[in-house]
Amino acid sequence: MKRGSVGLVGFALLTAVAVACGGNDDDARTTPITSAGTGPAGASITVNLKNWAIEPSSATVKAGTVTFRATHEEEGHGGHGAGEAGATHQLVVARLQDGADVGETKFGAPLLNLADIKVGEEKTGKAVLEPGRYELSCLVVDGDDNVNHYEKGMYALLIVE
Ligand SMILES: [Cu+2]
Repeated sequence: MKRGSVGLVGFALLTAVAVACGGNDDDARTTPITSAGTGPAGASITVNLKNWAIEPSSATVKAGTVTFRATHEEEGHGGHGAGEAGATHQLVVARLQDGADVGETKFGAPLLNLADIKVGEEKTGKAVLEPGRYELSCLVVDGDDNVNHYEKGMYALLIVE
């Protein structure tokens, strides 16, 4: 029985490591690391998150590995402080269900989720996208004011060709 218990300890350790790695909700970090400078360069797109819209730098993008750079630019009137509605945004990339349109919350599991982007900050992540229709969205709901960013209009269509 000694072998069995050693095996169990090993399994428990592996599980603990897996849980520790999985505890980070930043999906981008689970992307396998590839050596820079090799292979074909994937498409990249900048997506500005603002109150209350999502503005991709392009409405279409080539299929393959797509790099998303999510920005949250300061607004002309001085922006908004921490704790105010719209102080933090998120970029979720998900494939639209067949026949669905943006703004209907009819999208699949997130393929990329860049969360907690404050004014003046930006975050970058990659997703491998097949040709199709995708929805970019911010699903933040500000608790104090009960402001639902998606309902405010924070969604946009992205066509992958
Ligand atoms: Cu938002």
